[in-house]
Amino acid sequence: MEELNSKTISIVGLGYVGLPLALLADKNGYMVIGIDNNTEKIKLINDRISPFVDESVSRQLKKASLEATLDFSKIKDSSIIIICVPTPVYENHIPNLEPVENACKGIAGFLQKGQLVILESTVNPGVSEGTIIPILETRSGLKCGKDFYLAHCPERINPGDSKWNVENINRVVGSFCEEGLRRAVEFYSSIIQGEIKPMKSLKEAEAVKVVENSFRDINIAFVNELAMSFSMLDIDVVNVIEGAATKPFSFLPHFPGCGVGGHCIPVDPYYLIEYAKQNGFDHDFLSLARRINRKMPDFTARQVMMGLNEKSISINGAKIAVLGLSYKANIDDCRESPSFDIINALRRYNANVVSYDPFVSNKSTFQSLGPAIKDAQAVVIATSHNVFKDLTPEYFIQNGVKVVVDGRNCLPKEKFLKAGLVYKGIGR
Ligand code: SAJ
Repeated sequence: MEELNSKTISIVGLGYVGLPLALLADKNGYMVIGIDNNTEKIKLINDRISPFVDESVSRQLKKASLEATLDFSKIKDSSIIIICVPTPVYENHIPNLEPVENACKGIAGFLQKGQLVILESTVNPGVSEGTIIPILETRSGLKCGKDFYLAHCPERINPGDSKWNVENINRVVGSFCEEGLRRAVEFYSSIIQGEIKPMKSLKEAEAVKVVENSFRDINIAFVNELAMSFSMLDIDVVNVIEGAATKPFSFLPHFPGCGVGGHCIPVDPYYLIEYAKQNGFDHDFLSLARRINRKMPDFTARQVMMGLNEKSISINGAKIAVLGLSYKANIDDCRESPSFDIINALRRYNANVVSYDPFVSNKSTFQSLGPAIKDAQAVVIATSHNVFKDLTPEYFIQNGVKVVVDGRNCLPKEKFLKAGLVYKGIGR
C-alpha cells in the first residue's frame, strides 16, 4: 500500500487533548492540519491565541505553523488522522458517542488508501471495532486492515499538571492489524519521550483507559466514604490518610473532597459499566463508587447548614458564596464540576447562593471576590485555586463571614478555628 506524505497529519478536535498533541507534532516537524467544528476556536487558533487557559499551549501556539479549519477535505494528504473529540455521557450516564461518530463520518468522506486513523478519545472496549470501523468502511468503501488502518491510543492529558504532559506521558497503543500497530507506535515514538506500549488488540487499549480512570474513581470514593464516616467520629481523615501514606508500599493516597469532576474520572467508569451491562455483567463496585462520589456535593451543602446552625443562622435566605467553579485547581474547565451540584443543593435549602471563580467569567457568576463574599454568612471553597488557599480567617471575618466549608481541605483548619470562625472540612 502506497505511503502518503508521512510528515503530514490531521487532528480532529482541537481541545485539551487535540491541541497539545497538534503542537507537539508541529514541534517535531510534522505538517499539522487541525479540524474542529467550532469556528470561534478555529479563528483563535489561527490567530495564535489559545482557546483555553494553558500557559504552555499559549506559548507553543505562537511558534507553530499549525493550520485550523472546518474542512474535512483537508485530510486527503495526511498519512495519519487522529480523532481527539470529547466522549461525554448523557444525563442518564449512558455514553454519548455522537462527537466520535460525527468525526468518523467527516473523515470517511475523504479517507484515502494507505491512511492510518487513530482514535485518542476515551471509549469503552468494543467501540473501535463495533462503531468506528463500520462507519469508516461503509462511508468510504475502503476496508480496514487492507485499504486503511485503525489504531487506538487513549489520551492521557492531565490539565494543569506542570510535570506530566503530552510529550512525556507513557502511552499504550492497540490496532486492528500488525501494520496499523507498527505505524501507530512509530508515530508516537517519533514525538513522545515516554514508553509506547503496544497492546494485543484494540479492545485491550480501550480497556486500559477506562480501567486506569475507574481505579482513580474508586480510590476517591474510598476516601470520600471515610470522610463522611470520620466526620461523625471526630477523626481528621486527612491526617489519617497522610499517616497511612507513610507506609512506603501498597498504599496510594487519595484525598476526599466536595465531589469528583472533569471529563475523565466521573465519566469513564460509566463507559465500562454500560458496556459490561450490555454483555450481562453488573459492575456493582464501580457503580457504588460513582454513587458515593455523587453524594459529596449534598454532603458539602449539609456541612454548610450544620455550620450555620452552630451560629443559630438559618440557611433559608442566608447568603452563601461558592468559591470555585472549575473541577480542579488553577484551570478554567468546568465540565462535570461538582460546584454546580453544590450550588443547586444549597438553593434547595432556599439559600441565596452566589459564586466566583478567577478562571471563569460568565453572567451567572461574580467577576471579583470582594463583592461575592461581602456579607455572606457562609463560604464554600469548592476548588482549591491557589488564590483561595492564601485567604486568611481575618479576610473572611472582616467581610461578615461566619462559616467556612472547605470543600477541598485546602485551608489551615486550626488557624480558622482559632480565629473564631466555624470551619468545616470534608472529613475534618
Ligand atoms: N479528586 C478528588 N480526590 C483526589 C483526586 C481527585 O476528589 O484524590 C477530584 C478532583 O478534585 C477533580 C476530580 O477528582 O474534581 C478529577 O481530578 P483528577 O486529578 O483525576 O483530574 P483529571 O480529571 O484531569 O484526571 C486526569 C486523568 N488523566 C487522564 O484521563 C488522561 C486521570 O487519569 C489522572 O489520574 C489525573 O488526571 C491525575 O492523576 O491528575
